[in-house]
Amino acid sequence: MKKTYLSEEQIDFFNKNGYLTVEALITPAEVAIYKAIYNDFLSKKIDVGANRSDLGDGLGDNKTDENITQIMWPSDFVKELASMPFHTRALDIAKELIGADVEMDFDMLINKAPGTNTSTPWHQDEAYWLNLPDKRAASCWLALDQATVDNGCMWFVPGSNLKAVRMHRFAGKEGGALTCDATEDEAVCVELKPGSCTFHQGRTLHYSRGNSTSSDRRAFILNFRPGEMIKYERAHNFDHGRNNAGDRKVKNENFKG
Ligand SMILES: O=C(O)CCC(=O)C(=O)O
Repeated sequence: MKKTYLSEEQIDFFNKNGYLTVEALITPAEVAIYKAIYNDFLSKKIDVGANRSDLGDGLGDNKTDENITQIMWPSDFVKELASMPFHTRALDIAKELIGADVEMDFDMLINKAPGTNTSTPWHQDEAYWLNLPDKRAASCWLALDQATVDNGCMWFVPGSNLKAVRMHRFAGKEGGALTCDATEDEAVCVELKPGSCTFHQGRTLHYSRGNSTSSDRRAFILNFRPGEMIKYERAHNFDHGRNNAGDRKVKNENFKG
């Protein structure tokens, strides 16, 4: 019989608040395997070319090459990832949260290196995406290191998933991260143990502080949505930075009216 991960209360919480914490999605032994693969990406042993960019370009103090390292589509380079426990378990949970018709749309790595001190600006993921007819989406943010306020754990604005998309603009350089007006006063922070994760919706307002500690903050992120919407995106040449990670666009015009 198929394993069920979530209670009705958890699904209700996700629908009402726009995010959900799931503890111990992967085991400590599995975390060690993922960290080893992740480090091969960070060190460039696995070369991802244009799939790597600085999400914090123009936002940090530029003491390091990258303020926030973003690597799109890691499973294009390490094919086994797609059938490993994170991808398979997170897909099962995403189906429980938003529907049996969902598939993985894209995966990505976001690392905040020690002392980079660069916040991921407040945003709603929908502001980066096409205005899809079916807006169901769930992103799973897996902590490979302990995620704390000081190294950049996620902050979410509860209930923002049920309101409009705020007006977004580039936070720093054109083609870099987007942002909108929001503050920590509206939000809750979610610290996580390694191997635990959060799920959030496409409209859920979120952000993370910079990493002011002396170790990495490695996050592995998967995004899920209905298979039909993935087909729609690809038909409109939209593939979430596959081979062109540093080409972000503001999609505000889609949300007017
Ligand atoms: O890891 C971060 O700091 C930001 C992640 C994020 O914005 C996302 O997963 O949608």
